[in-house]
Amino acid sequence: MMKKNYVIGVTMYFVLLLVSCGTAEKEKNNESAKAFPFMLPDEKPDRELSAAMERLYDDYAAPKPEENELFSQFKYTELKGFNYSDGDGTISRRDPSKIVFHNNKYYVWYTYRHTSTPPQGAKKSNDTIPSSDWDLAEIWYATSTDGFNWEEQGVAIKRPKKPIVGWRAVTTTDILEWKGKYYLYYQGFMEASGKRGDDCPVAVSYADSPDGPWTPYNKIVIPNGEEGEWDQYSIHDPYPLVYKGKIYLYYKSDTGVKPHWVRMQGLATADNPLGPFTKSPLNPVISSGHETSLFPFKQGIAALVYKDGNEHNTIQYAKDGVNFEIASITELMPYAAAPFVADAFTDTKDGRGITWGISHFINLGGRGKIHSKLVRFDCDLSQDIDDPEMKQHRVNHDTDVYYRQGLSMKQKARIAKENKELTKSK
Ligand code: AAL
Repeated sequence: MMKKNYVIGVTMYFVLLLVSCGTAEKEKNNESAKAFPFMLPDEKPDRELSAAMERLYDDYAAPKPEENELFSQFKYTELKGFNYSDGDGTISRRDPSKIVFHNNKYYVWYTYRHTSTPPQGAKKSNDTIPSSDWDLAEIWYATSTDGFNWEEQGVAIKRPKKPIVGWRAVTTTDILEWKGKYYLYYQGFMEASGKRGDDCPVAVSYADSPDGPWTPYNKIVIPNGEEGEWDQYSIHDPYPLVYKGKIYLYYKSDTGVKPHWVRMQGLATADNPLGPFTKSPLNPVISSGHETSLFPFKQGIAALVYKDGNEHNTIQYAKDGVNFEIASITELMPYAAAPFVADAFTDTKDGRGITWGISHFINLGGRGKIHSKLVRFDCDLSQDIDDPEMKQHRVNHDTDVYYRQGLSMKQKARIAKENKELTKSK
């Protein structure tokens, strides 16, 4: 009797299970049979979805940009306090470092070129004539109490004597704070940029205070790759963060052939700021972008990836600091964005994100006056603010912005030829 009841019980249970599965499947099919709902569900609906809708719920922090913490627009403010010699091309400031807050002041370091002439190209360059906007440059710094009005303090890193790394130019620096000391990493040129390419390794100087004095290590700390490797010629835009108890230094390299350089970003880690640095076996870790811009976010690392590559104009995120996925797509991104990252060196397990920084505008002044200027950008890529103005879906450009992107003579000729052929063929 007992056994009979037990068999009936078990059979009933499985019949019910099948029915409920059937019902759930039926409901899902009914759900799928119905059109997608008018109001976009916050959570991924249990229905068959297209690849785009799967991606919307699987790849982004939220299905709507305005709720996506790693989506933002960018706003720009001209800086006060810098003299550019009336834009004649003899003074240029570019490639700023991350901002550091110390003694109630913000600090920024940058590439500073003050030459008798604007850049003249590699062929015409010599000991006083620069080949490029960053050739014959030094690293200078400025301070500010509000991030808008800046006071230039002067040189931080001078060009060392030949043949020490950086004798031709020291550029494109970034700051690390580690165990109470400060380190400035920078590109150390040993030939005029543009001879073969923009070739240089990375060097470093250290100090007990952001005001220096800075002691050059006078050795290469991030060497170029072996022959045939992706980073064999250039280690650019060194960008250190403290993550998982180590120094995570991201960098860019130019690969491929002119004029279609391929820019990608790599990672090198170390337990000591003076090295040795170990390059990630997975390099490159970001397939697009140009100058490096990254910050701790939640348990991972986020990256601003702008011009160059299929994934330009994206904000990316790697939970492990290595494997980056697209977190949002945006526009009018700051070039060479150097954010104020309050937790850049605290080895945080919960990165708070960023709201502002310094970037640059390049190729200003036109022919014979080429120079760059520093500019402030603001955004909302932070867990601690919620600024809906930064979460607008698009930037409304005036028509002249579009018309300035006009057709070239060659393009107009092609179109005229096509029209003529079309007319003939009718
Ligand atoms: C910048 C940076 C590096 C390059 C050059 C100056 O955009 O990537 O610094 O060397 O251009």
